[in-house]
Amino acid sequence: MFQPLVQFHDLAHPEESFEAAVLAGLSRPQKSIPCRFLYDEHGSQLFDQICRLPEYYPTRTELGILEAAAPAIAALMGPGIQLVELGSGSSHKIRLLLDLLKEVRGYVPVDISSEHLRRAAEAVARDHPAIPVTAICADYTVDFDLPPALEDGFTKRVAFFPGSTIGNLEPDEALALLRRCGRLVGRGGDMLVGVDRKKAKPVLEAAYNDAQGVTAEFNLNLLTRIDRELGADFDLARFAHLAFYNEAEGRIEIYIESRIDQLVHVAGHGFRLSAGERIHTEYSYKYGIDDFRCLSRRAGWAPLAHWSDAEELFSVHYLRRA
Ligand code: AVI
Repeated sequence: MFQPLVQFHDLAHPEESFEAAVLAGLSRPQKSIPCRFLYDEHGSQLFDQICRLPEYYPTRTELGILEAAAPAIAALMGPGIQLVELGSGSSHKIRLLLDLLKEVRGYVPVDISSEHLRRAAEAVARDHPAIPVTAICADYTVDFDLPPALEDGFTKRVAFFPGSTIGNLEPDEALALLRRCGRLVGRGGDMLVGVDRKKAKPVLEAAYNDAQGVTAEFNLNLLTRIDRELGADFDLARFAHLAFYNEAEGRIEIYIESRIDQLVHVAGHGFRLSAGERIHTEYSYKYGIDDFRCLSRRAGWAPLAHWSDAEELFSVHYLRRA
């Protein structure tokens, strides 16, 4: 009988609608659209391109850290674990760990971009036929339960949250997510999380304003998505990508800026934008090592170890449920 390579569970709520979020976001005094909507199929592909850009140091730096620390990480994790990866995207980084860990009893990638998730999960399953792979299409920024079939058969559950995606949450949301991860892994569970560090403004700003314009395309693709899915009339030529580091807040701020005074229509509703008005699309918070250890303690974790690179660009933290 045909056995699918990957068990697939769709726990996403499309009715938690894109349309409602966009209409509400454009009606606020500070126009704003949640960054999770940047990741449609094309947005996910563009994000993969961003990860390969010379200016975008987080991906390659985190991979280097994981490579160097992999034996220590494997020792902390121990044998027989189930790995739950939040925001798994293309599942590149997990491969490093899967190659090294002994007897992984399950890999559970969780992502909101369903086709991207399915392809990435199948590729992992093909390369690691001994590891059961269960892909979960869900928004991990809100509460979700893993299917009951995934509750048994492992020594420990470990949440893996690489890429500094935690930085895309406001600090109180990051705290809530860390707490939720604690509940997800349960007693004795662990978490491995990648966190971008505070650093010089020019390095940070170059990473979000690359010379090839891929980050700009990624950001503006949100308007293309709104045009296509919600019957809107955004004209991309009338908007610009804007990203800068707000040192006081310790975050990169990303906006779509209107080049002119204009009226746009979304799902039959009109919205006025004046020249220079901004639609907020993303924050990317940066954390000092101690800031992040402190945040994780507040969320009920014991920080056991952390690793960084020689240039102190990025950090990887190993947490155990306190
Ligand atoms: C996914 N996340 C960690 C990226 C970041 O660096 O905050 C998203 C991103 N946006 C523009 N470039 C990268």
